[in-house]
Amino acid sequence: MKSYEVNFDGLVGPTHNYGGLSYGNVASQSNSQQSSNPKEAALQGLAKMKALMDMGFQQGVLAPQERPDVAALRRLGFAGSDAQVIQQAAKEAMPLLVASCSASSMWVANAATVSPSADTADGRVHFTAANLNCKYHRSIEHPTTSRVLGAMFANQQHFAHHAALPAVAQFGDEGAANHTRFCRAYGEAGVEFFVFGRSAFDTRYPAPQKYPARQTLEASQAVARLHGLREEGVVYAQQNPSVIDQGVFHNDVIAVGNGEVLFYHEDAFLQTDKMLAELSSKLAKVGGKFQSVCVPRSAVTVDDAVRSYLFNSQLLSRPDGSMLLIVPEECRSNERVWHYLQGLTGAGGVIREVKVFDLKQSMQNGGGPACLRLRVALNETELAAVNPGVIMTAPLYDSLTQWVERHYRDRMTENDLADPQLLLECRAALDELTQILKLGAVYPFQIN
Ligand code: SUG
Repeated sequence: MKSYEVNFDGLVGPTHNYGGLSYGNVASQSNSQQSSNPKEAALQGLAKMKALMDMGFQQGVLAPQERPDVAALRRLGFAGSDAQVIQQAAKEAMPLLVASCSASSMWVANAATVSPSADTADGRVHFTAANLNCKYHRSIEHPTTSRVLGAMFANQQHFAHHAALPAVAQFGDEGAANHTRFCRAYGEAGVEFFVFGRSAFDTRYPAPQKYPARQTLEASQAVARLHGLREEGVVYAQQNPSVIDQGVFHNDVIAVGNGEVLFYHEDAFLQTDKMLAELSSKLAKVGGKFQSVCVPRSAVTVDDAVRSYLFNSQLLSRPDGSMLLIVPEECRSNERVWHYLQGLTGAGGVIREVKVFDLKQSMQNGGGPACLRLRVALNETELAAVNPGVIMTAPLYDSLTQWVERHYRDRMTENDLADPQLLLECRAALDELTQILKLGAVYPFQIN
């Protein structure tokens, strides 16, 4: 049976702004308070989806969330009508209003961890929504994420959904951004690679000193258990704490994998040789031949990686077995990174081509091509069971582009977030979106 990797990209929501909310994420901190352009952000994301679809890849779309999250503000003690809640928060606690307005659900690599059916005990595709509990503005995403994923992958014969892990730091889970899967073919059993930043219960593991490690070993292990993965099909590795302290807040900022290939920076992991040997032997047991492409620090520094997002790229398989790397524009403007990429594609190795996308609006908040997509490997039967409303087609691209043009503002500052009219605009837009994507009622304003 045929199988595919389907990339579901997060559609940027109408409140996209630079709130400076993510300590440890260099771009988010350095662009704090700048004015954003939500319309441009959404169109840049849609252009990437369309381009990948046009290249022949399977592409889907994941809906944004209701923001401002008035219910979240009510839980923090703000009261009255929706407009009063927003105005009171703006007056008394602006940082909380900004957090409740973040469009951060666009980075769907953090929405959930997904295990394809070939890896799981019950032969279904398993999803665990990420609790994202390291940052308040992201910790409020998972209930809606679960409803949206449930509406996209509704068929219980093929899809199993797990609620987010307990929302405490010890089970900090950031979803697929710290998870990669290696396999010979998408429909065959593979090796799932979980990368954690610290252990919550075992003090022998080192931890970063400056910035938080968002993913714990215990969270990754819980996800592997929930999904029914075999021990032989799982590898755990620790991120190098010193790169977290340099701004690598998720592993997908320093490594990316696809098929039998891991593309990574020399400084990305601890005990790299042991980890590579385990990946290689476990992949060999399911018939695969593991390959690694290490980028030496002499060619690209960790700082270059953090600024350019070289590793936050999408590594995609082409029909001839070679691979294509989708990188952000920032890679072309970094001389060392661009030089490295020229050499890489010219060397006749597995990565043959680089395509560059302008994703500046998202990049300024620390979200590159790989952050914007959630990968779901599906066989033909499973793909047919996905809600067809969320699979990208030329007509869907046109409808979504027109929808953005109709509903989105082209400038957003902190003051705009305090405007109660914004909530009404967003709800009107999202109500229409659920019809376009045939999701049914998924937002709090639709179900309460
Ligand atoms: O969680 N930025 C996101 C970026 C997520 C990137 N995802 C992956 N690497 N997979 C985060 O730090 C910034 C929002 C603000 O500051 O307004 C933000 O949430």
